[in-house]
Amino acid sequence: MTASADPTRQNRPHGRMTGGRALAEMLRLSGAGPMFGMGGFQLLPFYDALGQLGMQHFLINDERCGAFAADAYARVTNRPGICDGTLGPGATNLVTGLVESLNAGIPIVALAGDTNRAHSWKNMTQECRQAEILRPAVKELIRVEETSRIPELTRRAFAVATSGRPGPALLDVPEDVCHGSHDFGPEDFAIDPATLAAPARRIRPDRTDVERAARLIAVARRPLLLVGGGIHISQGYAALAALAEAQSIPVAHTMSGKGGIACTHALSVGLFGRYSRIANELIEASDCLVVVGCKLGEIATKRYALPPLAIPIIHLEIVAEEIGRCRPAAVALWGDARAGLEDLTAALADGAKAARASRAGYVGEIPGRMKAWAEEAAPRLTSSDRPIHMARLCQELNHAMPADAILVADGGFAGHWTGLLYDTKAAGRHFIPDRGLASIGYGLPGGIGAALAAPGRPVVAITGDGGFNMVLGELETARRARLGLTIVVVNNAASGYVKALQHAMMGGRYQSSDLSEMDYAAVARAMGCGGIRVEDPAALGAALAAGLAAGDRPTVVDVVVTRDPGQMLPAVDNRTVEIRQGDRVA
Ligand SMILES: Cc1ncc(C[n+]2csc(CCOP(=O)(O)OP(=O)(O)O)c2C)c(N)n1
Ligand SMILES: [Mg+2]
Repeated sequence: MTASADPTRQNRPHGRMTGGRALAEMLRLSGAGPMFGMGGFQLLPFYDALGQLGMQHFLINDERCGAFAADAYARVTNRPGICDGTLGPGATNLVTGLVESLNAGIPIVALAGDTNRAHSWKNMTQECRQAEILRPAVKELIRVEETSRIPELTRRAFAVATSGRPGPALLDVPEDVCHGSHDFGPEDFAIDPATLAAPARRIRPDRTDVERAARLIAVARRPLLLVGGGIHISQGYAALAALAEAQSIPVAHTMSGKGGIACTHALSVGLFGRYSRIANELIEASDCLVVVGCKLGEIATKRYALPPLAIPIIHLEIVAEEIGRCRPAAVALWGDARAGLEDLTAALADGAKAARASRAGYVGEIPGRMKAWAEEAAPRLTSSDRPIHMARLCQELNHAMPADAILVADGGFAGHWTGLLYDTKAAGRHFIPDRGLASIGYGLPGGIGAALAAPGRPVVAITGDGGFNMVLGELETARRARLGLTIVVVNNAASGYVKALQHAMMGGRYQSSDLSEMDYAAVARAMGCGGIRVEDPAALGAALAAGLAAGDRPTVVDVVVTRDPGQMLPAVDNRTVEIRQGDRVA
């Protein structure tokens, strides 16, 4: 815990102050990291207090990007990301980013300025029904009606954000509450240290259920762990490796779960679901699936085609009602992922040696299967095609990124290709895709949040050109923040995923899926950043190295990749997929 997060009484302020100052003091006492937002009249006292307290706040050029940056910051640190928007458009612009955090279970404390209650609903400028718009976008919308209650309700926002499945809590603060003042005592500024990072509190699954699950695993010949993003929220890395290694259970992951164990770990079998190396075939052949912190949604299940219904599922999940939503569970383990994994390891400890011996042949299959996959993929991974092959780009990232690096991946092909082919070299949040809502446009602002959360560590954001176009203004933010962030633009001059689907399903009739040919490196240079255009795959390594070495200014590496919509999907042979009207091939 940082000194500023230490909730000692000496640190606590007291006396008459504005609501905005009280809010800033609470964030200071909570050890809140850099914040992202755009001001307006309503929250001005808060902004003023931030300056006086010397807190880090970054003006962002679009509040949605502030929410994305806060989300990535929270993923790296597990501490609530902080973002703000002013009345009306500022608040509504937060929605997409907040839903990402809501769906992915990421702790966020968001602030929205609202109207002065003396004038509400008299057509105030920027006024709208923002509380109604924001409510379903957050875990809890907390309306602050009294200046005196700001500390109490900020404390609640942290508790909501970090408890159970984490998520965004939004403080909706009327102008008069923020500008108004109150005589506070030091006792008002109490902090609950447990709620300053997720998970605030850990709940263990029921012991009888753990024993039932252990009995199922004990008799399984081919158990498989399917790991989702919950493993990161729970920080369950050591517990996952311990169970997998003690019991010889391979580990497959969703895009969000990548890094539960290192991709380079001998028991890692890679991505499962829509795209897979060898994991899907291992799922098909499994006799017991242990699903951890994973919702088993559309992509993880290949649109609910996986896993086969006959295979029993043990589902360990922090949200009780998530269990059984998409696939009935043979055993429901309601609790924290780390705690549940620890309990399973303990319950299985006596038979561990025998289990390893009996599964030696099973885990012995993994290197051979991976080798066969790698040989089949090698022509793509080492392709010298021009335009550049996406698999080659992923392979170059594998070579360029050290073990402590972070790759932030945007919603288009950037996320899917790297989800399949990028290898984390250590357990942890080293791969950050925005799979909560899968919006395009997360890459650059997510990279900003991750870079601020991990100073000194290499951060690369990979994004499509469409996604980059959406948030280009944030290059100015990254430059102003002096971030040595590398932004890889997958330049296919297209809304590529859409174009690839039109190729596969609409007989090549392309509608509204082409983008202009652009030189994003030149754009970046014009904005005072570094810019390197790469058309030759042999130049990728040096370009990435230059970006990673840049230190205190962002570098855009504009990578010209295939324009052939028949070659865009990461599936091995997507053109052979039989497509019925209404289906999605990928
Ligand atoms: C905000 C938003 N709008 C639309 C989509 C649907 N969508 C998914 S991938 C994609 C293509 C994005 O193009 P680009 O960012 O260039 O990535 P590419 O697929 O070309 O790599 C679109 C439009 C989305 N995910 N998010
Ligand atoms: Mg594109």
